[in-house]
Amino acid sequence: MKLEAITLRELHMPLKYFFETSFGRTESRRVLLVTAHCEGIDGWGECVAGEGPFYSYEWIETAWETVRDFLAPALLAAKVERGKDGAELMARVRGHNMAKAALENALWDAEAQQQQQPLWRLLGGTLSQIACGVSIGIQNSHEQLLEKIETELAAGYQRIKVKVKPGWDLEVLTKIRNRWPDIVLSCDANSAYRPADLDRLRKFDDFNLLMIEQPLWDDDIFHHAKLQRELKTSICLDESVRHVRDAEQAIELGACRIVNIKVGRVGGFSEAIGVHDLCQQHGIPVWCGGMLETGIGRAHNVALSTLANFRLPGDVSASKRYWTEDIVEPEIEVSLRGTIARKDQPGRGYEIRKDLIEKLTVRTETIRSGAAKVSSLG
Ligand code: OSB
Ligand code: MG
Repeated sequence: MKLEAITLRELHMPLKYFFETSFGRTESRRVLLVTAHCEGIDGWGECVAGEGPFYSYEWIETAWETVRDFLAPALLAAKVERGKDGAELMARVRGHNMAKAALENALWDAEAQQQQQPLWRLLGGTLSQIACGVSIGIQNSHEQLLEKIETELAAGYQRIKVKVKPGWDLEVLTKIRNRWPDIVLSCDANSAYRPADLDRLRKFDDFNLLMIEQPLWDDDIFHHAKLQRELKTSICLDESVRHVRDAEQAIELGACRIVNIKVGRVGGFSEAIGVHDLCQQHGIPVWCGGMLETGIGRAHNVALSTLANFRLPGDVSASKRYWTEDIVEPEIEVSLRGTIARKDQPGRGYEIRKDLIEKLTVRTETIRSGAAKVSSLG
């Protein structure tokens, strides 16, 4: 298997419901897909960069240009053959992990097809099904949030995570716990608090939360370690774990007891496996985060979540929660027990709906070896 060309593609896909976090509201996604063309096999990857630089500094425009001008040419010049070789070839580019992950994962996706192996097995997975939770954004009213939780519990999800920020936190959690004293509940602040909010954060201990995710700055480990010493509730880090060394630092400093792994945030499957393994060695459970993915990124998240230390329910949920029509067939479906069964056929196990992708595409560009760039807009 040799990489011959890479296609970038932008799709516009409205979300069924808006998704709001402490850093803003998303109504519609600009989705960046990459295709790795490898001697008749197409591997697909999804770049999880957002519409603006709010979750991290990356966004769809930086990802597109970084892939086009630096990452894709580096892979094409090397005639890369395996997913796991991608990271090293792209290491000259600093950061831009979501751009890198889209490419590396497309290579793994191609490799799994070529090897006639399920992607989960290629990644080293063992679990036959994965445990699913949902992440529920900030709503227009408390009532609306409670209704959403009710719907997701009825659908069988094993864990409810709600987004919090100052003013949408203690009262909301009180109402949830009054209604459902025993559900597995967690919250995600996306960096909405500061150490000066300690008194407020201490009150989170009253709600028997599975965790509080990323309460402080997106790039911080040190102050999370200080905060964890003050809280009964386990801290889970998301934004501030960008690679294995961050995880190492966080664990050694005691900055968290749980780690959220997002394959885009850490730069691809290889690094995600590295973070997984490190956490496993230290007895730190991990779970798979979500970034409002289409079926392609979602299928990859399912495959990754079969690794043994994904012991807590992730944010990987059914396609129909996000999209009227997903771009894979079948769509990602969740059982009434809140699980997704792994797919045992070769590759990612979900077919690409090329016609639908074509219909949703607003721009595409193909990069070939030898810098002969073919581009088109439309
Ligand atoms: O912090 O986990 C997060 C979505 C966009 C950006 C950041 C986050 C999220 C989610 C959504 O929580 C998870 C999902 O349902 O895909
Ligand atoms: Mg998060």
